[in-house]
Amino acid sequence: MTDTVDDVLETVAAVAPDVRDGLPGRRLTEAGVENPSGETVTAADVHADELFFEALGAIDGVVEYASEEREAVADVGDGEDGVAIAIDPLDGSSNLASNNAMGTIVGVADDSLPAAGEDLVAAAYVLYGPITTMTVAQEGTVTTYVLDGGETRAVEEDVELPDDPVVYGFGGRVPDWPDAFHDYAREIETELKLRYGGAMVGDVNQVLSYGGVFAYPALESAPNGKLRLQFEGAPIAKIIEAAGGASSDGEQSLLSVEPTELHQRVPVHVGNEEYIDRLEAALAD
Ligand code: AFP
Repeated sequence: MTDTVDDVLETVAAVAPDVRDGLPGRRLTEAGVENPSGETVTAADVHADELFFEALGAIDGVVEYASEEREAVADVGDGEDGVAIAIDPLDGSSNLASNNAMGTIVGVADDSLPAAGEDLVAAAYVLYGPITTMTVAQEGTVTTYVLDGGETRAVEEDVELPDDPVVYGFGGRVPDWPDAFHDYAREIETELKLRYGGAMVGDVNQVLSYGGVFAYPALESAPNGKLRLQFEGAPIAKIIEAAGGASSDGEQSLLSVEPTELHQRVPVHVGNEEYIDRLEAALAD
């Protein structure tokens, strides 16, 4: 299976530059459809999903492909056992119009989808920032690569969250935060610097780089928050926990959340363990 996982990660690295190259021509183009979560889909979302589906679905040993943009899981296997791919092909695509960071998030599961985070054998995110980087959690360790000119170059190994947290980023609107989260946020903002860019990958990468906490919490208007367990919460939690951090849906690790449906939403909190512990204590009061 390791060979297949390596093939998947190498393929994600190979496709990412094509996703990035396709962005300028699709800057303001909507696809005219909504995704299964009811969100407007951009032409860039569709393009990224098509590129990844074609490349990842062709790998021997990949038997299922599911994405944030597709209603159902696609069976891409040949009847053999294998791994399942859950992908957000272009995370933060609403940042394209404003030319801000976006990403791709990938979970590789050794179980049929929807899978629990504990069944992820690898997870990765690509960050389309000033530099295209790819951060991978595999076999309990995190490695960051620079993707440049067709080359994948490891630039940091055994990545760990810094011990002295610096930044926080919380999604949703302040009036929509439940009181317990609101009070927690008011404490955190006296301790850390606000860094929120509207694409989970960019905001989580700030936390991984500087230490701190990212959350898209449960909202009064959306008790399960906004982010999807399969395509955002679980793979990101896999990476942050492998980097020595913690994750929570408010009560438990995101890796322990029971998958009930492919596009289920979940409150997401990830970062340094002390901040996740305080979050869970605040919500338990
Ligand atoms: P889009 O893909 O629609 O831009 O949403 C991005 C996202 O799913 C995630 O990447 C962000 O953390 C979050 O939504 C931002 O949501 P808000 O726009 O409500 O801040």
